[in-house]
Amino acid sequence: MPRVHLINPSTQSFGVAVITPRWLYVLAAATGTRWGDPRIVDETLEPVDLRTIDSGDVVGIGIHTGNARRGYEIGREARKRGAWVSFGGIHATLFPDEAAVHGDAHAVVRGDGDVIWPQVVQDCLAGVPRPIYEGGRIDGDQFASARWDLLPPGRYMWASVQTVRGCPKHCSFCSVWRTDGQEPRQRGVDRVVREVVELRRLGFRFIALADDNFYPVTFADLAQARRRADASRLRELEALRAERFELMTRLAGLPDDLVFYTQITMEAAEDPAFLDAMQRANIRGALVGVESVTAEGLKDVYKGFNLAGDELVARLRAFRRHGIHVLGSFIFGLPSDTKDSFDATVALAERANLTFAQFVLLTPFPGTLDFDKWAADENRRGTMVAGVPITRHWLIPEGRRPKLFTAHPTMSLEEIRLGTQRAWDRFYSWRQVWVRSRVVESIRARIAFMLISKLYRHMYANTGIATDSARVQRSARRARWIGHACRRLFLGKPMPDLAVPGEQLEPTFN
Ligand code: B12
Ligand code: SF4
Repeated sequence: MPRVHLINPSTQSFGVAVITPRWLYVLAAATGTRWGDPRIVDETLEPVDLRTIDSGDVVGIGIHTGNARRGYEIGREARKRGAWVSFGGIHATLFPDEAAVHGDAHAVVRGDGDVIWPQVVQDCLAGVPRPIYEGGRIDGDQFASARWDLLPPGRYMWASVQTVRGCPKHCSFCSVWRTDGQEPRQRGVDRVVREVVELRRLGFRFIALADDNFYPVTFADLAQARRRADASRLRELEALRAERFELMTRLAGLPDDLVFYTQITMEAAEDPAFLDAMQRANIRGALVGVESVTAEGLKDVYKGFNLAGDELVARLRAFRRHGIHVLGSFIFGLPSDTKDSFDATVALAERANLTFAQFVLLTPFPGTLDFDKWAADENRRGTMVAGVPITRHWLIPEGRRPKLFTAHPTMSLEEIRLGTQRAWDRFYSWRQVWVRSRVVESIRARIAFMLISKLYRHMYANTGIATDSARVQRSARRARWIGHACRRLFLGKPMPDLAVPGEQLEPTFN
């Protein structure tokens, strides 16, 4: 019988991974069991063995921009072996034609795969796949729950559960609001809780909430609806907000060794009741997109709702006061950045008590406003790198791909790259990491904290910014080593009998 394969492409394999790629397990649930359990391959763990793909099998490949090139390579190989090849994910949604040309796709799914995927599999197996399937933006209640029973044991530190898709903001460097939409699509509380319980039964204590923005309704949104006397909009927003509180109340009733982490705008700091509810729900960490520490920088990225300077420090500290550790995300290479921005940013990150930080280079990701503007200019200029138009930078072989794409008014690209590397070095120096490790109490926990900080740095920084391939390889090796050493720290004792509060024990997928 033909099989369904789901493949998450990566050029680097670490043997263990930090977070489960959720789409693999969601699509596995959507596949159903008619064709047997799908075979799942996450190349961040180990490379796919193409010999497992037979003629007539269906291969689903999920791509974002960063792994699209590797995904296309797998697509071509799978097709050579006689398989039906389909692509999905944010990058395929934005460039369906590219997946057909470079990845030899028979079919491409745009948007959400949860509902449309079984149709694609069926059409492939009947020999009549359509080139494009519109998965669209499905309602929160239609999001499939993941097939966690298919997870390989002991390989991931964090599982991932989604509670909301879409974000009402419109940051210029981000594609989420354009692909997932600006209307938050919240998933029913019962289904989220059931999935969390299933994961805790399996021994997962750490769960990343793979949300675009966990605080989708702000005080300003509510005030605006009131000002406009828009009663139905106000009711809608209040219902969304109430549902967030309901979710957090339900999470608070689960075993208290669970630790959640989410992504949120710093506006949440305006609302102590929300932060208190997060704390009670054991949401102990949040990625906050700070982006820039100056008002000019925030204007560069259409993020006027963020604050700068001392007010910014106060907002970020509010999270910590409520027991929520912040992973601050900063962008370097903005037009208003100067040579002083790197040190000033690290200093602010330290002053604001951030537990983790990431410093990313401004990258024109497709689907964003920044990309549209930049690509229009570059298309006019006709810039090519390694025979590839720079406006398709993800198709350039990795070693030759530029690290930065936009000329800066006052700094050279190399100055920005080195400044960014310096920021990572400074924030993650052994001394600073030791000082920050005070957030946990025992020596064992402090050592774990230090290893995890270093792991984060090696996985996400050195392998991304460095141009020197020896340094990249060294980082990958260290990440692999630390990853293996750390993974046990994240596992809890399985609790197979844990009940879903208010429900009988039952399987949760679909
Ligand atoms: C959680 C998350 C993370 C987590 C976890 C990543 C992981 N291992 O899963 C962390 C924090 C580690 C992370 C890191 C990064 N991320 Co991220 N992340 C997300 C986020 C918020 C949710 C992803 C998720 O799990 N969604 C839930 C699943 C179910 O949805 P999904 O993946 O979209 O899949 C659905 C459909 O796309 C489709 N689908 C997907 N694959 C396939 C395949 C087939 C065959 C089919 C039919 C359908 C299909 O069906 C699925 C179900 O509906 C997204 C935002 C978003 N809205 O996508 C950003 C996002 C994917 N990340 C992004 C980026 C840029 C990054 C980083 C590069 C950031 C950085 N500078 O370091 C790194 C890269 C890490 C890496 N190498 O993969 C961008 C990607 C932009 C782009 N064009 O590629 C996004 C879109 C956010 C943004 N601001 O624009 N990320
Ligand atoms: S960067 Fe964050 S706040 Fe801005 S649009 Fe994207 S998801 Fe929303």
